[in-house]
Amino acid sequence: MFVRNYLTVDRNIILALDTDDKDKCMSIARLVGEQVYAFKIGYPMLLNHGLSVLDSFSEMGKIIVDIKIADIPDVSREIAKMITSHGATGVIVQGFIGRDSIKAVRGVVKELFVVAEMSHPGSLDYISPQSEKIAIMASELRADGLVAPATRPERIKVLKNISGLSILSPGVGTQGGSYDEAIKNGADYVIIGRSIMLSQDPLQKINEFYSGRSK
Ligand code: BMP
Repeated sequence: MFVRNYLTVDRNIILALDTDDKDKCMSIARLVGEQVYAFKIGYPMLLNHGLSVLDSFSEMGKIIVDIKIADIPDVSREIAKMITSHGATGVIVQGFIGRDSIKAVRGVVKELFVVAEMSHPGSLDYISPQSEKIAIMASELRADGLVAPATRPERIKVLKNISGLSILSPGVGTQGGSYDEAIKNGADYVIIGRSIMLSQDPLQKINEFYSGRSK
């Protein structure tokens, strides 16, 4: 059972299990479970193995499901309900879907995380110009956190200040962002996938991030 204290948490990496190789993920999850805050599970695993895969992983730690829900309220709510009934604690929704859809999901999940701004360059086209409005909306709807990019760490600070919400920040390592910079700018949790998952020694890689040996 993890202590949900956003200010004092030290195991603040959320490990993105972005592959459909369940056995590989299970063995890495077993190895590093004590060292990460949560596991993030998305489309590759869910499409290949179905929702029941969440039951298996939820025995090993806290699960955040990331299928970036982006639909009308009734459909978004039903999707979120299905995910939650399989042991997911957290659910990620796209912020751009707006207030009514996010509210619908809020009502059926334990923890709601809203994407305010994304880490890839394409975010600058449409999402980033709206990210501050999304952050305020998420705060008004009592989300548990925002997703904000480690590839633009200064945006973490802005979005955190505007919303007062915890920040989950992806984009470290393979996408060019820095763990240290994300934390310095206010990230509470850092979402990392490939840098750890493709490493020869995932546990060591995680410890390198925590100790400052991997930036
Ligand atoms: P990686 O560390 O391998 O780049 O993986 C990043 C993870 O964070 C992926 O699961 C991706 O879906 C997610 N993510 C992201 O990269 N940028 C965002 O803006 C939002 C995300 O959820």
